[in-house]
Amino acid sequence: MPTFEFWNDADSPVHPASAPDYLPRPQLRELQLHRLQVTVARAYERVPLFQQRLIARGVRPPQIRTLEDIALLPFSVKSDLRETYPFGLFASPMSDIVRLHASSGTTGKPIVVAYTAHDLDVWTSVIVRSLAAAGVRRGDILQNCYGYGLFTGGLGLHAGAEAMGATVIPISGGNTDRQIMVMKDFGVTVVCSTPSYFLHLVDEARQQGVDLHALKLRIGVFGAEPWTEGMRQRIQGLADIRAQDIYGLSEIIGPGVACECQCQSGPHIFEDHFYPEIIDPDTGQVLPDGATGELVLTTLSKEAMPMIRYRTRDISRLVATPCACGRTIRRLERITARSDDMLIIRGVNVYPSQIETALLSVEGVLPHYQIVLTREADLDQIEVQVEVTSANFSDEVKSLEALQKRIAGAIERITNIHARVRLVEPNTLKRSEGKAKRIVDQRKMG
Ligand code: DLL
Repeated sequence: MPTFEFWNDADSPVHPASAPDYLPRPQLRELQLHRLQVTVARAYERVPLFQQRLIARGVRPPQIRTLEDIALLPFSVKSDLRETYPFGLFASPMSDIVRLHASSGTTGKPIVVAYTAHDLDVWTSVIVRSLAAAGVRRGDILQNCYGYGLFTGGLGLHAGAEAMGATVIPISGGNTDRQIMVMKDFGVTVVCSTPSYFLHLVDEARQQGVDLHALKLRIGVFGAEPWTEGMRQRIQGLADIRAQDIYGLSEIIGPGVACECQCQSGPHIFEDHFYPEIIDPDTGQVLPDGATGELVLTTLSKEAMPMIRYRTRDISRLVATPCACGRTIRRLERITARSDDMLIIRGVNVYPSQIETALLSVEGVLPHYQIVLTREADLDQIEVQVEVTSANFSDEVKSLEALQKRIAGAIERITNIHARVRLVEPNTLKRSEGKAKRIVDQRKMG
């Protein structure tokens, strides 16, 4: 993977690695079809599970003649990775596999993902394209707080950030005091982290008397967990930065499946490597651009572990209208929900992101919250615990009650459910160093 040392010097608005972002659509589709055919043939020849499924459907790789023929292929799901644990979906011999990552998930065995040297090159290139779109430049000093190790976030971003010519600080997550010291003393201009961990850093900086507005920080590259537009606005105001959304998942490559450009209007998918579809999660039917449903992704160049029509469980829609940045690759609507995050409270479907949007619309509310589910007398109860400013918290009972009411009202307007609201002091809810845990479900605990 070359480094792009002349890019800033040439003063070009487009990074050389970003050229595929601007391909004319017919040319892009031709490339996608060719890569899809190669990927399907490879998976058929080398991955027994995929071959069995195709045979069971009476489909053979040569039947993929157009991109639309992808609908002939079966979906794959997370349990396919668990059931073939650890190496059952690999399409390359171990001698060609140079890296493994694993994602722990909430239950049982982790899922294991593999990369050949070529896969790592592709990963590097999509991270360069992600960071270039987000506005990162050679000469930026980039603090990478995503976890290094089996998680794909840290190492995944690392190589691309170096290749684009940024100075990378591989600090990983945790040790928040040191994070603030480094941010200040090293003149950090770009932070990469989960949005929730960045908010923790903001609080910590304030406690240490560090004024983030006075630092050189200018961009945050945030992802790995759902976050709302309201959260973006809060973060941008608190730290005087541009907060950019980066999306990805271990099964497909890690971070770098999609990333926002300067227009901040949803992450652009690197469609030359990842073919997106939106389906109706109940029927599996493919939906047109613009319709909301479950995102399904097919890798178009992965060697070690091709994924065909992988059901991400992430809810989004494909935006095909032109973006002001000129990229021709489509955008995703920002992912604020996963279908398996959906709560059913007394029969009403609620997503945590709706609660986040409601909370952040109320003045005096801090962006730290947790949703606790309990069952009382066979009825589901939902309690939203949320931090409020010290000034609000020390107010008299009457105004606290009024604030509580405003919050409950905002939640009810957006979700149609009546939630119990518990106001807590700043810094009382548990902070996470990686992905935030928004829901505590006590219903199954007896
Ligand atoms: O979280 C990869 C990643 C690392 C992405 C760093 C961005 C930055 P997993 O641990 O496999 O991989 O989790 C993937 O996280 O299916 C989404 O539900 C969620 N997710 C990732 N990025 C975003 C985002 C990494 N920008 C799962 N917005 C995905 C919303 C996101 N959800």
